[in-house]
Amino acid sequence: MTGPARENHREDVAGRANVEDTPELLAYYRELGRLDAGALWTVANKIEPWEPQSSSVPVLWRYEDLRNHVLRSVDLVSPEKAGRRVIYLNNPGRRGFAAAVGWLYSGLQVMHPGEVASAHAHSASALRFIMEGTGAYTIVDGHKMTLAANDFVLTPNGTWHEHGVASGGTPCIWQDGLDIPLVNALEANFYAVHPDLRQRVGYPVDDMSKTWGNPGLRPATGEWSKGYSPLLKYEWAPTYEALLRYGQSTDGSPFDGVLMNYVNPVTGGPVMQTIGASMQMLQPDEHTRAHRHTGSFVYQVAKGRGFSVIDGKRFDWKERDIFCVPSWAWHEHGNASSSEDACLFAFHDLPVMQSLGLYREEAFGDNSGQQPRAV
Ligand code: 1HN
Repeated sequence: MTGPARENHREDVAGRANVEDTPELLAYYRELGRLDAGALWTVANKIEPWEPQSSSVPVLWRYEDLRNHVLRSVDLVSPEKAGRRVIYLNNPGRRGFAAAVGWLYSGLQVMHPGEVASAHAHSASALRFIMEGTGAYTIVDGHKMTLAANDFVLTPNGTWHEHGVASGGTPCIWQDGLDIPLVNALEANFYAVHPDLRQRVGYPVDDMSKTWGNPGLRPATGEWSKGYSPLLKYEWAPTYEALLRYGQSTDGSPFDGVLMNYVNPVTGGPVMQTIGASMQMLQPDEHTRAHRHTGSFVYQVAKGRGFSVIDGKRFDWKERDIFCVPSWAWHEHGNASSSEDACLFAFHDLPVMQSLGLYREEAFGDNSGQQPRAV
């Protein structure tokens, strides 16, 4: 940043707190502390930053580094004992919150054929993005969904949900994304175990996809007024097909390439009230312009290989890697292949930012790109 905005970062600027410690003031602060109170001017500059100051750092979690550790957990704990057998991603700046970035959680869950993880419900909203394996399923409020690689499934706020892998399947690993750090920060989380531990499947398998997943068509008599999408599962094949089709009619956003949001088909809005999700395609050799915005993002590489420059640091990624972009961090993405497209799945807290009037966005200069530092 240059010019007047940078000047504003001086803490002795008029109107900002600038009180020097004296023995009398220090004694005064101690007296206030004993009363569980404090002088605002001692903390004002910290709690009123000029612009968002994320404590999260950009991180790339390479699947090849994590996969064996995730698989090892199968021999070490059962889903019955662990509740959920998950290895969570711990942002170095957010230790203590179990957050991958900002107020978002991410983890890798593994299940073997024949295993089940019992039904529970919580106020946190959750999603899963399937990484590998066959035979996985999730049941949400009695709706059973079969899952395959790169499928995206919702387990919204307050719904009973359980998972399993059919006995004829293979070991499955998926990414779980939740807003649990946010809901805990808001001190609003409730959690319940299903009284029978398992749900009854109450509908034909994949009924919500068959009812709500037909492009441009809505059931004539279908009613839906819940705060989340009735299309609980978004399959990879139609998602990729949509990106290819859209990519034939546009160059896409200069910042994001061909980007499509997963939406609630009833409202056109985000899939859940607190978490949004998207899939974007970078054309061969595409390198996007840098921008930044409020909101935290967790990306998973669904296809291809490339790199992202996040606050000046370059991260080279490939299929199934996960990386995060903290709120207000500059970021740009590049496809490393000159023949294949690359696809990035992302989930984020933009619905929270937007509904609270906190969304801001800025393009990077005239933009020749950030200058990456060596990692
Ligand atoms: C949860 O419910 C699941 O349902 C996975 O599979 C991870 C992490 C924190 C809190 C709840 C699941 C979770 C979770």
